[in-house]
Amino acid sequence: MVYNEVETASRDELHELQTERLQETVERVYENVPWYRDHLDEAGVTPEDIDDIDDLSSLPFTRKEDIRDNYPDKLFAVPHEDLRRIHASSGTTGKPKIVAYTEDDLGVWHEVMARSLYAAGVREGDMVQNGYGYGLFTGGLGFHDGVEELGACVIPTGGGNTTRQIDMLQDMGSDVLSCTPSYCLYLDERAEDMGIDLSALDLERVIIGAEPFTDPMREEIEEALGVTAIDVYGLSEIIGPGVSIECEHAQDGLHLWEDHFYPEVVDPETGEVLPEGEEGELVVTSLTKQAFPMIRYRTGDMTRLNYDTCDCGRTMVRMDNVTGRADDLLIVRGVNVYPSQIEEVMVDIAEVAPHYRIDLYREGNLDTLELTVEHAHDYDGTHEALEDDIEARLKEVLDVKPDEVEVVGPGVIDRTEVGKVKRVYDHRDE
Ligand code: DLL
Repeated sequence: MVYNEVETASRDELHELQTERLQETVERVYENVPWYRDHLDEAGVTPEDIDDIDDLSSLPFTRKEDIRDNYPDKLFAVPHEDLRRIHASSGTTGKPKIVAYTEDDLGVWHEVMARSLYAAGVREGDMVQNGYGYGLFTGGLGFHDGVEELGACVIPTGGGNTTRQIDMLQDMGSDVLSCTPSYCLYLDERAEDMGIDLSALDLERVIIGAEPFTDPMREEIEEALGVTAIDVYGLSEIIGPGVSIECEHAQDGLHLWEDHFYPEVVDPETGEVLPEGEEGELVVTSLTKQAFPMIRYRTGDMTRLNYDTCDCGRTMVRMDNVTGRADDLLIVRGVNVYPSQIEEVMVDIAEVAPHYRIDLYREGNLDTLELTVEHAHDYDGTHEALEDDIEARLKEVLDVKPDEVEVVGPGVIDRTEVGKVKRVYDHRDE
């Protein structure tokens, strides 16, 4: 059971469709975007050189800096009169990346979001409470439109307003909640303070994404809220949410909607395309976008691809849960540390709550790493004993010892009510 038959198309049919659409996309950018024309000319390729989707690897990459350098609209491939929507993704520094949609682009977005929700098990008649932020962020409106397109009912609570959010979950008997994983945990905490057990409500599933999370964090959410947690992935530069999602049936990788978005996985250092199954940086080419086409966009997100047909019957490629980005890697005293390694340990210790932050400092020429973590509500031992335990556990997985582990009481670490959680604070260049 799928929303759109294309989800079970044969690989040959897909190949043909992708080839045709890539040719159109390359022609579109070559004709309409001077930057792309120069970029392709420099690489010595023209639209006529594309005979097959496999020729994609001869095209140059597009990077985040290229979007920034062309701020705000120099990569748009249509005149302003043809635009119907603008969104933006805020980076940590500088100007946001502005992205644009024509009417057809919005139609594609609505459809891939409806497909995604269907794959996640959402059906007509369901109440979907949408806790992603509305506004320039793509999460709110992306989910909103998809729910309506599918024919379910959307409750547009948006981010924040947590008390009302909990009231709505309870009073409307929402079946589905869409929000970031960190916000799920925050909701649970606040509900507990209000004397409400979220796992006793009607809520059946949460659709979490927009920020990385580890498997243990997902289990924590599933247990606390008494739900199935489905991973949804996307990025503004490509369309927003709805690039890929897990199917409820197998929950074994995220189906990426290849009729609209073509994925490659490359070595983040060399840019070389890696064989199926190897982990590397996800690169995506949009195959149907009109207003803001992207050729070989370096997402920065680390994953791997699996082309086997899924148990759910969908033939579309599956990508692994993104637990980190190529630039997440923290080099501490010359040693590689991924925040996800620390998260896995934190979530695995029962006495610890899943709220932590990592601070990096530089003292002289030496990097220091400090970890602050909250203890669980019901922990009644000493902070010192727990700190020793955490240090010992971290030693098993990290090649560098944290300089300080500090256990604090519940609620001490700032929560993120709207937007994406920030767990790593690098003060080394301050
Ligand atoms: O976060 C779109 C979105 C909204 C996805 C709601 C899912 C749900 P941006 O703000 O442009 O767009 O941020 C995109 O967020 O490159 C990843 O690094 C990260 N990201 C998105 N989804 C996931 C996920 C939206 N499921 C950036 N797991 C991406 C891990 C994710 N990281």
